[in-house]
Amino acid sequence: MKTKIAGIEFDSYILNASGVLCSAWKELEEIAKSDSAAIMMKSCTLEPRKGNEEPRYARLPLGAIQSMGLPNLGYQEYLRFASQLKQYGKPIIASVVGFSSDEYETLVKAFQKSEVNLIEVNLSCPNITNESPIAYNLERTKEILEKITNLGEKPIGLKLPPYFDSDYQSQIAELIKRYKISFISSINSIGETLIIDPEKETPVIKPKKGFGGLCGEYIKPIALANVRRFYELLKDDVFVMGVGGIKTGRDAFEFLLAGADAVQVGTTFEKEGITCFQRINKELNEILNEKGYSSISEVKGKLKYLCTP
Ligand code: RRO
Repeated sequence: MKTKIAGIEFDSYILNASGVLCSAWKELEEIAKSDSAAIMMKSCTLEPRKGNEEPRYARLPLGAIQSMGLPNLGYQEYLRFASQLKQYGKPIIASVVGFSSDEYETLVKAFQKSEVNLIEVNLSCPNITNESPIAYNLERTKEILEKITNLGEKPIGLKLPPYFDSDYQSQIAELIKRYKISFISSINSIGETLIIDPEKETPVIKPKKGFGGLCGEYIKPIALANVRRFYELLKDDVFVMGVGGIKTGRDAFEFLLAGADAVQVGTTFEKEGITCFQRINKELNEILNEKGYSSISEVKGKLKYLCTP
């Protein structure tokens, strides 16, 4: 089932989410050769970073908690990787994080001149010490959008944090509509969560006194709600990629009903490995076939209400 994000064709509905196993060349090459519809790269910064102290990732029964702290090789390396990945003939997506609006500008400018097809601007990392995700602050978000939206022709997207308030979602949507934003990826992990090991009487991860981003099945209802809300607010203007707890074809189908144009898989990729893309894709196709649907556009956003809207 083909889909499209901002004019870029994807051979299927399922791709990898930024963060998981997409930092090093070998990992990106594996994604390139897999059934992931695109090659999403790890969020990168101007300078290389080692990230936070270990243990910084813990698997949980229904997902994971992590505080990776943006370990990456620095943007120059991902510019090079993008030109080497070109040969695989799939969409390549850069993900960028700046520590100021000027840094965001430098990063977006550089990827505008690169071989990537889309640029995901991450405004939602929950694991930077003493910083809340930028997209929880309208003024800072606006300041960054001013600087990054007129630097070239490649479509720009925003990686958004989970929102728990419909007024705030409306304000973010208004801001997105005012600038040249082509897609959103919703949601990032839920920040400031805590998992405690009662045996050891400690948190399960070390950085930030154990507080980190919750991922996986735990967060799916919140991801679905954000996708649905932004689909309603932005549908004619902005493509939506759903992220958060997609483990099965059925999950992907739910995101499709909510309004997602594609879905990104992170935690399940970490747990299951590279074959997850093919499996989820096959499961989704089976559901669509059983229901007699023959395209993504036939189902996208077609959630049926139990009440009169
Ligand atoms: O590297 C991380 O700690 C990280 C990032 Br950049 C992000 O956007 N979301 C997340 O959960 N972890």
